[in-house]
Amino acid sequence: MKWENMLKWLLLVVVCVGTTAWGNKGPRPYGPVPTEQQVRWLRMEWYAFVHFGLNTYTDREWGYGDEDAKLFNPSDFDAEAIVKTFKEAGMRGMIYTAKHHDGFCTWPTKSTKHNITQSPWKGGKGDVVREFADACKKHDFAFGTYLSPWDRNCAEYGRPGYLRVYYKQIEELLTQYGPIFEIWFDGAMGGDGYYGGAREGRNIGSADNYYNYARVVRQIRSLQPDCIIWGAAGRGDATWAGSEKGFARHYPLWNVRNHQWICLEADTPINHRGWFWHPGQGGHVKTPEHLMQVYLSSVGRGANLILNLAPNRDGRLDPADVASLQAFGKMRRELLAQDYARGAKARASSTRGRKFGASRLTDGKIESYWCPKDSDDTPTVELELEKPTTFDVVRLREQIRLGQRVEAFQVEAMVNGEWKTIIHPGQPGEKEDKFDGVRGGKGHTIGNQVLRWLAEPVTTDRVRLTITRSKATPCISEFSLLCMPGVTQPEPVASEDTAAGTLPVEGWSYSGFAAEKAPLAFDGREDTMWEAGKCPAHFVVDMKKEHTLSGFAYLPRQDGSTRGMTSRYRVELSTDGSNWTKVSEGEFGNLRANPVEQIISFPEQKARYFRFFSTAALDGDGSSAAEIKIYGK
Ligand code: FUL
Repeated sequence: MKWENMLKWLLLVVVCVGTTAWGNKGPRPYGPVPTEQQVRWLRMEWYAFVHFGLNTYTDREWGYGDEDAKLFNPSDFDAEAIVKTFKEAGMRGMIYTAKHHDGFCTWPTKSTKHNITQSPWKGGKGDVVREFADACKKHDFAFGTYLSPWDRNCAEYGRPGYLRVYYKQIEELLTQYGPIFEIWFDGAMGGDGYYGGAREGRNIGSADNYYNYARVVRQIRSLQPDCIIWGAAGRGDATWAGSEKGFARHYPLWNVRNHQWICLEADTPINHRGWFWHPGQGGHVKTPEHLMQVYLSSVGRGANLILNLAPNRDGRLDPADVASLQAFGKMRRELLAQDYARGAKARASSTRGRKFGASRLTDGKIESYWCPKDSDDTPTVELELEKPTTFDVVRLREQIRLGQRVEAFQVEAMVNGEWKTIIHPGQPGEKEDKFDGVRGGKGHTIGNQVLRWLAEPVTTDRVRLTITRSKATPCISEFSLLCMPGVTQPEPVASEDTAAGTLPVEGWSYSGFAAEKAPLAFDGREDTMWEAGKCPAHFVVDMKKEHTLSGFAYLPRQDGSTRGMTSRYRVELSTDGSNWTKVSEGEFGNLRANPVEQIISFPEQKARYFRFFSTAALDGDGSSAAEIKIYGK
């Protein structure tokens, strides 16, 4: 090579190294970063949960484990129709309860006899998991599974013998049905159950030790390395966002736990009645507005949302649930349809170099990002829109591949020649809980994404973002301005509500334990309750005249405490106050995580007296009821 040429090469090398060092060098990751699988998963945003099994036929949330497999016999199950409904609503996948706590396996497993081959459906040749998995494959929809660790049917539950059964079930589900995008390990462990006829309580001590989740995680990683593991005593990739109401319990939301990146998932049923389908649930569906609140306080805080729709006894989704899902799906689509900041001119207080310029915020590309100089303490970026525009939702995303950094941000808009704060910066120690902050919330963490719905719409052509606190130099990939659409109310769906009306309580009198407080369970107020200092405990209602009764509803305390919530009940009726007939007895399952109204129907019976027993209760030896309704005519 001639020396001129050599010199040219040398120059080129110097220029290249120089640009990398001075202009284009990206920041180093900060703290734990998500795996590729977690990044992909977070971008799914939301998907369906499907609870369908023997509970569908027994009107229960938690089956005891002694249910007859013959009950499972949907006349019209159509996995493809269900998957299509989800997909059309904009969901990205679904997770099916292959086995719930009652232990009934809805696929032809070799691990236990208590499975679908014992059901009359398709002459014992049915496989619900297969039908869902195939329908998902056909429609390019992600498929996942829920396999309850707690098994109230298996005689060996609580002993080493059950583990062989359980690991076999994991193996079957992960090897026979194609890719599983997520597997759910529920934390519920209520204690008592059928257990092969023993009908007793079983204590497993630490779930992590008993199930040996370290082993379970290794098993899954070797069978399906791309599968997101939910739960598993904190050993998985994702965990519960802390309520079954569908909000991420706390905002600011950090994806960092024990020096690892952990994704959060908020779960909720679309129907107030619970996770499984219940007769007459049509009138209890959550409205599209409510679902938007759920979305903003889950996905909008940086978590994923799993929304449950339960097939009914025919195997079809409930029309009221579908109508609400569709209306919410439309709202969400419209919300995200137009980003008014797209292509806007952006000017930053500083940038790290050409590759990290402010224009990356509005290029609609999720991987590119704006990064200011390390020395810029409160970096700011100003967007100039082409013309004055009205918006009421702001969306921000961090480049999470480099870790989660931002602790607080502020957004201002130029209104009448002055900067007006439209999102106030979050202060240390402040947090949002439940659905607060859905409108007019502050700017705390960003993470995968944050959606903030302003207290009121703003019209402007200049918007300014300031990162007020950050653990490391911020790397922001998107800054979007959106508009919340109006609600198109779902078409009213005729509900096949079977329960007769709630009887009016005027003139009733009460006796039994803490009888003076019994009226508080009939006062129509959720914040007052019947509370007896012991369990078992009961009270008697004298309705003063005979009615034909057909059911009742129990609303557990709503004050955030679980103390004295009735977990097992008995109801007796009488016409004379001395001869009693038991009309219903059972369990209120899952109240700890989902303390919603429990509606119980029984065969019609004439009675003047109603006696409610709390025979077992959560946490301590009290009994309580926020509200009781008696149905009849
Ligand atoms: C809970 C369970 O106990 C419920 O029955 C339901 O499956 C819900 C998704 O998780 O922990």
